[in-house]
Amino acid sequence: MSKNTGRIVRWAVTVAIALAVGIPMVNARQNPVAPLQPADTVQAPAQKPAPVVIKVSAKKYEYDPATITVEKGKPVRLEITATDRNHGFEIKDLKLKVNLEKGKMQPLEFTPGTVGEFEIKCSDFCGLGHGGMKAKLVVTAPKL
Ligand SMILES: [Cu+2]
Repeated sequence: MSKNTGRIVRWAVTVAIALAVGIPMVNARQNPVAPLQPADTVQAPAQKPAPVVIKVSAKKYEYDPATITVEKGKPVRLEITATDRNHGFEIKDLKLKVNLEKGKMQPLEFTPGTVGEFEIKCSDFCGLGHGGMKAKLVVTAPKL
């Protein structure tokens, strides 16, 4: 065995020992942390606030309520039902749009991010008064 071979063997043994000792140490360090993760995951959904539910009806050529008032940052769930025929419900400025099938409740969930007034329009041609079938979404500043 040459001097070099001896050095390489000694180096290989040192690396092997370092790995054998090092890997269990890394595992030991990670394991105590792992059991905490499921608890974190369980807590997260509980913190999500339930949306404010507002029922809206649509018919030729109006929405009821005609003014829907919501609060900035609070999740909202509109439950919209067209009562006389198919209609639509669109808030262009907020990029929200749903088709309403006659008699079938259509949910629309969103969280308003901007204070202001936004026009709601029917997006499904429903007759002579279609162009005037409008309502208003009012987003107020969050209450403290
Ligand atoms: Cu319409």
